[in-house]
Amino acid sequence: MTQSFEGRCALITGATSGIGRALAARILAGGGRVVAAGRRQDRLAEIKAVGGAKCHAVPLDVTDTDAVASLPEDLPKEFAPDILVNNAGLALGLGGADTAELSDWDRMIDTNIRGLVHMTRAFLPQLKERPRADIVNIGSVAGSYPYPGGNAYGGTKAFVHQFSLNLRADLLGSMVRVTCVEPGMTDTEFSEVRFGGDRDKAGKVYEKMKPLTGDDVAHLIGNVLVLPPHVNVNTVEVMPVQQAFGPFPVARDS
Ligand code: NDP
Ligand code: 8X3
Repeated sequence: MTQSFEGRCALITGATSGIGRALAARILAGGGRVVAAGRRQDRLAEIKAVGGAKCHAVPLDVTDTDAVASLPEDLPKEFAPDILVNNAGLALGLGGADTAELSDWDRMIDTNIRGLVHMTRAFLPQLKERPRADIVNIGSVAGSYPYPGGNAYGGTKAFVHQFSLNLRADLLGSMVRVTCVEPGMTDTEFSEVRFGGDRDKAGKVYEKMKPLTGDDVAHLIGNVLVLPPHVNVNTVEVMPVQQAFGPFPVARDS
């Protein structure tokens, strides 16, 4: 499928790495404009250097509710987005629910839920005015399928799934499409972040198998975006072929 984004402008949170960065590159390559948002300013500068006049880079922490609320006003007019990609997110740790750091849970909830909700709320009024617009939320297979240590992370992504569907219900009658994209194992900085910067541990997650790449997921999002404006893809779930489901474990009496 040819991916042309001529005339469109995508605001991507978490554009400094992984899926978000790959999507920014795809949209720019397809002739679209990009507002690249993220906390790491050196990365934003790199993206701006490649994207040039078609790219506007914004230092943004999505948990900073004041900065999020004022962002629509702060953007240059030509970078008013008609595509909002709520991609910024993270998992922290794989500890059990009784031992995981509560502060890690708070950060995941603040970023993956509060950040996404506030971004959506900030941009919805102007998206609804557009003849066509898209909200793409990045969920996860972890929002549908539980695994040990997934606890709060999976919970946040289940929220993203349901919030996306509920947005569709509220937006009926507008031309705003909403899609929740739910990937499985994708080789980005995700595991490095989850394991507190331990690259060896992160590398082992993707050892001897072929995970999705950030661009695989970006490609899929691009395909969703270029569908005719009357077509809404509600949910996309995608995994590497070498990732699947296990049987239910059973704790047996000894
Ligand atoms: P990366 O760690 O490579 O990218 C995460 C991005 O989120 C970075 O650009 C980071 O930018 C940004 N980010 C994190 N916290 C904040 C914050 N508070 N404010 C603004 N930006 C923030 O991982 P992925 O590309 O894999 O992750 C993208 C999304 O995909 C996440 O929502 C993740 O949960 C989801 N996902 C990932 C999967 C995987 O296996 N990789 C599978 C399923 C879903 P910066 O640090 O510069 O702020
Ligand atoms: C993370 C997906 O499969 O690594 O969102 O748990 S997985």
